Amino acid sequence: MSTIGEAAAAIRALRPRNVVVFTGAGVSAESGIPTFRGEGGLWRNFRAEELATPEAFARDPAMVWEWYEWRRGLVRAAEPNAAHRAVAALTDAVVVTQNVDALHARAGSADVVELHGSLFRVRCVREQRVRAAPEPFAALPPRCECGALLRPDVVWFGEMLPEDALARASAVMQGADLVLIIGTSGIVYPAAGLVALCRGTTIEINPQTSALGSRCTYAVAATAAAATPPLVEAILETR
Ligand code: BJW
Repeated sequence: MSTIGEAAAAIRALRPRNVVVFTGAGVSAESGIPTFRGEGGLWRNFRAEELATPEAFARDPAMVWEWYEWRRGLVRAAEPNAAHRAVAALTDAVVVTQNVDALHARAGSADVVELHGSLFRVRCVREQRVRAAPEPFAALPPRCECGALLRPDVVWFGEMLPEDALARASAVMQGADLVLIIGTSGIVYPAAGLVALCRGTTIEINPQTSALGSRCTYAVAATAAAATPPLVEAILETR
């Protein structure tokens, strides 16, 4: 484990040019959005692995949609926190996120690669047409004009990640001299495997032990909102 001060000193010595920020649910925890595998991660006693699947949607689309409408409501009412805002101050960094909450974009990050889709887009299961859906639905499950079900435009277990997003994320990871890894358990693949592509310095911010921490150059045991601003400040000082 490293302190924030040790990681900041390493950043000042490195003077990184190509910075990637890789985030998971923990970066939004201090905005009041529950993580998947932490406290508050269960919904009506279901785990994400039981709800975020094509099988669950085929069995009970209304129930899966109730979960998504609940989460969409939480995110609509939430605000980006100090970690999202600090990341947005890195105007030339690429943000690769597993999150579907759009809080990085709302904080002002311009270059966000969404690996697992967005809560605020839907897709017709028949036509595959994707559209924005920022408002709550009047009835669940929502339907397309063609009569088929609409589903959230997110990536469920067993589904492929968007090819363009995965290709871009792989390329920027390979070219990064610094990757900040914030708030992910690092157990969901292929996203977790992206970190291994980085040949530069990796700094994890997570108050708990994750599957990635032991493979990072530095692992800082602190929350996203506490540790991200000083580490971003250290990067900006080198510009
Ligand atoms: C804080 C904090 C604070 C708290 N500050 N930090 C290789 C090995 C094993 C399995 C597989 C493999 N390759 C593929 C698989 C299967 C599967 C998988 O990975 N399963 C694992 C669970 C074992 N992967 C897939 O199915 C993927 N598709 C795929 O591989 O396609 C090819 C294929 C097809 C068919 C057959 C085989 C292969 C798709 C994965 C899709 C994941 N989707 C979800 C839902 C998205 C939509 C939605 O949101 O509804 O994505 S699941 C969920 O997990 C969500 C997240 O993005 C993802 C990762 O979770 P994350 O962000 O890490 O959150 P948590 O809760 O796990 O962790 C939070 C962390 O924050 C914790 O560490 C806390 O300590 C920390 N924290 N407070 C900082 N304040």
